Amino acid sequence: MNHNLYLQFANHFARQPDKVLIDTPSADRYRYRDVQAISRRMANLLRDSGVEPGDRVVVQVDKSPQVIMLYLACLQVGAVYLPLNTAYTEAEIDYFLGDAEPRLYVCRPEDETLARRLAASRGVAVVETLGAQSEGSLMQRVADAAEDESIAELAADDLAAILYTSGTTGRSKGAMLTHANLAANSQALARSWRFTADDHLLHALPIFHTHGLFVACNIVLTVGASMTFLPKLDPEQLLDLMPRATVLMGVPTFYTRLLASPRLDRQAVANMRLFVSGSAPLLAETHREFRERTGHAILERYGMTETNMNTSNPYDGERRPGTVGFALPGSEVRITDRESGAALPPGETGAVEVRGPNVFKGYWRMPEKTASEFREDGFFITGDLGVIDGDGYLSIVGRDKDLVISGGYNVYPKEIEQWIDELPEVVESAVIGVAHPDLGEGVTACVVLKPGARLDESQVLAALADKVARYKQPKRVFFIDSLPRNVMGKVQKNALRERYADLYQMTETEAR
Ligand code: MCA
Ligand code: AMP
Repeated sequence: MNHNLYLQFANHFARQPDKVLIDTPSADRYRYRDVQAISRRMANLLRDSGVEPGDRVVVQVDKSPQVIMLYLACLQVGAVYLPLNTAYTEAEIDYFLGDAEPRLYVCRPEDETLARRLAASRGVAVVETLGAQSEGSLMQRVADAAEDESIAELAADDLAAILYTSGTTGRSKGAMLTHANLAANSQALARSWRFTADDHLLHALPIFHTHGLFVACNIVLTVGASMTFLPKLDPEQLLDLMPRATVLMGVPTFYTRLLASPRLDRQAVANMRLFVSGSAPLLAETHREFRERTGHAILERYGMTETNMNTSNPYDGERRPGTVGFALPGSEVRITDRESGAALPPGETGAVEVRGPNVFKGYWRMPEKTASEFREDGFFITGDLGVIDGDGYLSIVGRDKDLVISGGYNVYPKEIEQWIDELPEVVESAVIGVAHPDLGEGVTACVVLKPGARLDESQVLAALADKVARYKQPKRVFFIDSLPRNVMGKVQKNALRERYADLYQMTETEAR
């Protein structure tokens, strides 16, 4: 049997060729037949470029329907799709190219010079460009290519994608996701959330992460539905489009920004059947406010790059604010004692562990790291802390891993601290997440200087500018005499978080 994920979508191309799959705010719309034809030509071009099953294809481009066609082409060929955030800096891209060793790197036209230089130094054979309006070499070559209908014969655990997630050690790890992982999860989600071909999704998320790519697009493709692709979050635009849509998926910031619009009311959402939130904790207060204004209970779910989605509040039944619901069909969730690994009863807080067909194969070329994050019985240790209540609802109450989530993007403090600590004036630093009204958490740096050394906030920020993506850079930098430590010498980030707890609720002047 061929386990290629593409086959899960293939029916719809044949059955409903004239239906629009991807709509956009401009006049561009792509029917199922268009998407199939272009992705088949792209598949031909990939093969022509020497891309073979198992080869990595790195894609770092602005959001457009063509990116989804390229993703589908990679599936058809059996190549491993590897999307990268467009915000990454040269240093970050260089690491990913070196680690992933792709055959092909597709970049934005304006990044071509840099891309070619990095590709040459990392031995990447082919570079193509793709712009948000289809400009660039990729679509030029596609125009001349014939359609290649063949679909690579693959095993269930062949890789469909690698998505990098930063790590607590500061070194990014490539999460290897198989065709079976992605197929199982999109089926479970489509069923749990009652998706049908009649659904129309408003898609305003980036497509280089699990949420926007796999949760959103794979579900639409699995059921043969349609979606409107928006370049970024614009709450007023979402409200304009809601009368023609049925579902919205977003990170919590989507919902707080929608609530800020006076236009959000029951009338505005009359055609919508579902609002999904994930990637970061949704405040119970946001959940309640949204319900009061619209009559809709936001459906919160919980996932990770490594596992796709693990749990979801129920479609029918109570969607409980502050919880992430129950394990998805086919998946298991348990709470364990962090040290002993023993399972804990309902009501007790511990490590969240998950198992199921959705859970990834491991970290790319890091077998030891992979082994250390799995229990012997196959449960994956998520690094989140949670509690399951008497009714079975899971709540994520904290993180065992040192991670900040800003507007749904993950920032691993270690990575930022390492760069700050390299500055000659600095003894050490601690990067923390502080409650932020818009982004959930705001990245904040606390820096200890050498005696007599002088450095100001803007200099620290300037030093980070070309090292880490903009969203990872601290919103504020503070200088303190020493980092608080416990008796074991471990930095007490909780104490720092408490000290700056009101930072982003204060005015700029108060914070100084
Ligand atoms: C943009 N900026 C940010 C963020 N986004 N800073 C901190 N955190 C952010 N998340 C900065 C930009 O660099 C820029 O800085 C300024 O804010 C304005 O940029 P703009 O692009 O206009 O921002 P925005 O449109 O307001 O975007 C905010 C956003 C966006 C809507 C929250 O970040 C977003 O769409 N986030 C979703 C991320 C996501 O998809 N996560 C899923 C990961 P300056 O002006 O100073 O240059 S997958 C996952 O986590 C798991 C699997 C799961 O469960 O889903
Ligand atoms: P990522 O590494 O980008 O896949 O981020 C995964 C992490 O996001 C999880 O381990 C959680 O810490 C967090 N996360 C995702 N969804 C939720 C949610 N609904 N509530 C709380 N945290 C979440």
